[in-house]
Amino acid sequence: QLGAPASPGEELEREKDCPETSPYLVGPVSVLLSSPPSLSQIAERNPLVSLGGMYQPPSCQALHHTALIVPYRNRPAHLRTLLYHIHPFLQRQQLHYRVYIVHQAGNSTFNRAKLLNVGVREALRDEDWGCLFLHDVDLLPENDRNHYVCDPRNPKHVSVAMDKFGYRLPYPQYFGGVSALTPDQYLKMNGFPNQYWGWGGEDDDIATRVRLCGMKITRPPISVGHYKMIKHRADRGNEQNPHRFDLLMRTRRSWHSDGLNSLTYDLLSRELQPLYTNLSVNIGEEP
Ligand code: UD2
Ligand code: MN
Repeated sequence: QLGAPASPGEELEREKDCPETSPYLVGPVSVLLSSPPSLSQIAERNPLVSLGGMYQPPSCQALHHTALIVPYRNRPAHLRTLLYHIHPFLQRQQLHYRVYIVHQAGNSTFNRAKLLNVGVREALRDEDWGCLFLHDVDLLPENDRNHYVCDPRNPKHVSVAMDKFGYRLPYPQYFGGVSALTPDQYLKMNGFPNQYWGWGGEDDDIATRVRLCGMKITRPPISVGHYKMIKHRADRGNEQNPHRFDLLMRTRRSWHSDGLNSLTYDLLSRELQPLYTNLSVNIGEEP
């Protein structure tokens, strides 16, 4: 056996681990962009990203495995802007990652939290991701020391300082924008609620779930948690949810039965695009 060529598996084992802190980090980055390039231009700039929006560092074994999951409908320019920034950002962090776009098919009222549940379930079919990053399409991280990995102890709220809130947390329990949970943390809280149709409330429900299952919200320092939100108007089909306050009064009673364990949907397609995996899903409509 001595001298026999190593199998690909053994070859991988021999590679050394990536360092705990990537040497490629630059800190604050400018994310201003007047008009995003085309998808094919973005793909050209990211030659190491493989079909489905996957990446592994070429010369070391990644220490972290992150699925980036984006709830989505009809925001093509925002999507291109996010992809343009996020691929190089995640590569500088030397992560093994994959980008999932969870596209709500049809014209029923938008349901962000349910789409995130779908994204998590589908992403976990592919790999044992160590970390689920749940990410609005219009948020651009402005500092690559904002490490896209999970806190093994507690769910992490990541977008702590957005330009639209004057780079401050708008209120202590705020959980909107970008968050990061391990699959265990996600399961422990029965995922996210499926019942919030339209804008608002779902993020507060999620924050409440974290507390109800005995976990705490952790956050990165304000200085690294800077984000720009691409300016936009309210979308058609995502009007303010008039039931959100009533729903929020019931979280304590409903979280056990509404979430990952009650999730139903029709996966219409799973397409491997050059820069992302597109999951088109029929999530039904508000009863
Ligand atoms: C805030 C939160 C967001 C969520 C929302 C209330 C921030 C930065 N974000 O966002 O996390 O809690 O309030 O529901 O404060 N989307 C589409 N197409 C649509 C509608 C929504 O793709 O037609 C997706 C997209 O990823 C978007 C996200 O849903 O970023 C949140 O919707 P929004 O950006 O309209 O809401 P916003 O900015 O008030
Ligand atoms: Mn937004």
